[in-house]
Amino acid sequence: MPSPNGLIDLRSDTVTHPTPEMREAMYRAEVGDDVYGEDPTVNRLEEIAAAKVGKEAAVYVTSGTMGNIVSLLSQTTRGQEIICEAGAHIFVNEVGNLAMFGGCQMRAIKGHYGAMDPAEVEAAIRAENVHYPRTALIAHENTNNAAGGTILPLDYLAKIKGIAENHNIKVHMDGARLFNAAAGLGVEPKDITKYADTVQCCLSKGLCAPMGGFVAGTKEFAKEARRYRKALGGGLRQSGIAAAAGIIALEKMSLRLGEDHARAKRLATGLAEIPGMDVDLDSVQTNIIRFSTKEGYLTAPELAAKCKEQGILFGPQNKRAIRMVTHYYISDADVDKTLAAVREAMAR
Ligand code: TLP
Repeated sequence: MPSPNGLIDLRSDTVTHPTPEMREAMYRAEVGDDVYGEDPTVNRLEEIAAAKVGKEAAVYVTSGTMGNIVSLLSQTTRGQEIICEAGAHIFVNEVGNLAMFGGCQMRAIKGHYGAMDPAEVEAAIRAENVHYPRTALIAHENTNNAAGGTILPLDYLAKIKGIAENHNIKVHMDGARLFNAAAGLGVEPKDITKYADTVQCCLSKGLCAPMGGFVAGTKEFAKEARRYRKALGGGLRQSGIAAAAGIIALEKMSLRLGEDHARAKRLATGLAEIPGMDVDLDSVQTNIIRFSTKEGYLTAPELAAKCKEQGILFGPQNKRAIRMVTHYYISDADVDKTLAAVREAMAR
């Protein structure tokens, strides 16, 4: 699909604009007051979403960050601890909101391609002791953004769920890119989320909706999540306007993510052939590529500045590390242009 602003924007899949079909559906959307539960389009989106992830109920939320925080607040009380992977978005990129609003702390465990060692997870679950916080839940991120969009294997998820059940604690999945994980494995989203009690899923990343996502779990969880969503100012009114795009995201855009994955693989393979690049091709499993430039070559900000001159955008993460993300508006020709621009800049 041609880029809506003429740029090759690889900074994130969050930059995707709604498709013409989404805009049409938004224009025509039937709406009501969703705080009263009366928006038919939101209600439909929630039903479709719950079915996709195999849960009793879903709640439409404004963003991935809101989805995670309402899920965590609904399942914790002050003074508790949650276990997550050290690069997790909830730990690194969500403003410390669980400490801010929920009075909980996080116990971060370094993962391998986003997966924590199950033995370490089990050892991190707190015993009952007057000195310790209580462990409330284990949080996954699937796909794992910081590890390079990696997919958590199903047998790993099953193992962690078993451990959690043995200790009577819950499992939450930050599935901002759950549909990428499902496409990558060639399974249904519910085949993944059956190993989590609750899930948050973004509609405005690779799925192209202009905003929003959903959380899902039991009916009781959904009731709690709705309360916290309201408390945080996320009780919207005629939000069917946005949910109409979300329905297309779920039903249609989720089916094409394999194309983004194939382009990411081709881009990463091409980058790996350029002198001065350090690319771990094993980490490129979906639509995210994380790589570095080697010492003696352009730094990440230098390379980004050179490419920007040609209308190619991507995110330097620090002096050497770079992230590129493919999505609906990145074509095969864009992959070729990016490789040519990077090759030329690195040769100078
Ligand atoms: N990720 C964004 C940035 O915040 C880093 C991106 O460009 O990738 N979970 C995961 C795994 C995410 O990657 C993100 C956004 C979120 C949650 C939060 O979603 P939003 O931005 O909708 O609040």
